[in-house]
Amino acid sequence: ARLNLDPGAELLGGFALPIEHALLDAIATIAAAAPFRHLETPGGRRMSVAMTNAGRLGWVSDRLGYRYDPTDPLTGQAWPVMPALFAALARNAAAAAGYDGFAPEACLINRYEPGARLTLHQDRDERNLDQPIVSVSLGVDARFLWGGLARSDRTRRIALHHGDVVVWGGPARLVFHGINTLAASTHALTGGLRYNLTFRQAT
Ligand code: MD5
Ligand code: FE
Repeated sequence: ARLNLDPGAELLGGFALPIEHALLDAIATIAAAAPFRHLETPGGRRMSVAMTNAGRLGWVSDRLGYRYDPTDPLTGQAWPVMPALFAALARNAAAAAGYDGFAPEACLINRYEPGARLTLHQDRDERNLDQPIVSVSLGVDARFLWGGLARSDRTRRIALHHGDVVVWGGPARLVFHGINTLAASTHALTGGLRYNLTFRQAT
């Protein structure tokens, strides 16, 4: 089901379910080459969400700031190639929401354990803000926090379930958002974990 959350934000409920196993297998393959790690924020805090990347560019954070980097700082190697399955899912989801020709360069993979959260932030490290961001939720349900264009704007809570895909573009692209502390819970395919894939055209 396609649901318009707000101008520019389309929730494609269960869009990734037909390929759930293939997506989780691909995440395991990527993590074997580029392990999940807890990045440090520029302010020196350890992020509770563990991250890795696939694609030509990966999102990284350290004491110097946030950026997209072609090299994994942990291994010194290029990030694993973005699986064709990932690129096709992102492209098809973007098209279903009205964005033709989406060709992501970066897939950030976030892994949430119970207690992990993502505090309210904007995604503005990408040069091309005309392109949407496609996000795919897998595993344990999350409560997404969705605010406005100012940090102080009121936030709404939206449930994101296993297999849901959201396309964030246009006026939603720079909205403040976050993920509430993940509850202790179990999903048949991921145990206590939640994964989120975010596909971006960074340059
Ligand atoms: C997550 N990840 O569930 C979320 C899903 C991140 C991040 O926020 O930066 O890794 S992506 C949600 C998103 C992206 C771009 C815009 C908006 C939401 N939005 O307009 O609300 O791990
Ligand atoms: Fe974000």
